[in-house]
Amino acid sequence: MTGGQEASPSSGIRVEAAQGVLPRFRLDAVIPVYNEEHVLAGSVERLRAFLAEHMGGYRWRIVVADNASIDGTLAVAEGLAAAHPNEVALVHLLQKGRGRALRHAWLNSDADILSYMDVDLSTDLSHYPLLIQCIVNGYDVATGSRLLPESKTNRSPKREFISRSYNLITKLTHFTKIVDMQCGFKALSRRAAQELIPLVENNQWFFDTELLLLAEKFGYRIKEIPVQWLEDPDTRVKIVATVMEDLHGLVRLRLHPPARPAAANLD
Ligand SMILES: Nc1nc2c(ncn2[C@@H]2O[C@H](COP(=O)(O)OP(=O)(O)O)[C@@H](O)[C@H]2O)c(=O)[nH]1
Ligand SMILES: [Mg+2]
Repeated sequence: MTGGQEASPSSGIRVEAAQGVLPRFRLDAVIPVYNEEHVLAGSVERLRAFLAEHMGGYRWRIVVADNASIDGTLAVAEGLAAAHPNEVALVHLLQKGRGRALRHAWLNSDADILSYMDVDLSTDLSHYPLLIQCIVNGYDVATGSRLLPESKTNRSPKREFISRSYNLITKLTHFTKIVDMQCGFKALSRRAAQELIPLVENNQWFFDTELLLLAEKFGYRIKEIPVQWLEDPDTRVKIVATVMEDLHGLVRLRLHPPARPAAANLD
């Protein structure tokens, strides 16, 4: 949004409009991190510069969400938050899990729009304004996609194969229209977060898939946007364990889907 534009009421976004002041949405950009002491400061600085240049129409904030890092990540994050108290905040949890970090950061935020990106900034930041604009325009959830025809994805054949296979299995088992579940680049409205996240059971890597599948199943408006993706080979993913977790999650959701959120009103 650039000032003055009202969101579709259906987005559920609250707009603060003081007299004579254009409304500005509050926006949280969460960076989940686990043992990322070497890249965290550089990525936060890049993101700060980007948000300052391109997202001036929002009251934005970067939230570093660390769980259980055993290197100097927490100290780096504390230093960043101290250096930029109005722009960088820190969430620290004692138990591991990317989903847990996102759940906590998003549910404890008072922002109108919640988003996240991986610390390696593998998804080109140039897509961020559109990701957020989708929510302003009335989508409940927006997600980056590395598997749309217009996407530009640069990653190893192994990760490409695993990703395509996983998304195919997801399609075959859940009849989803979403083509890429796992891109670490997502945004959602505060209302969608408050309604959907309590229904998401997984706290690790399957969290993203579960959130998207539930959003789709319950009729939330979802926008998948093609992105440019450059793989960072430094990964926290343990492939076999994560594949097993994902397959288990797909079966669980198929056999025991949660009930539609009582609060959902998606007319
Ligand atoms: N908070 C938190 N973040 C995590 C955890 N595991 C991974 N991450 C973060 O999740 C993001 C994606 O991880 P990455 O290893 O790049 O995944 P890949 O790109 O799929 O190989 C990075 O920002 C990681 O630091 C975790 O247990 N807790
Ligand atoms: Mg990565």
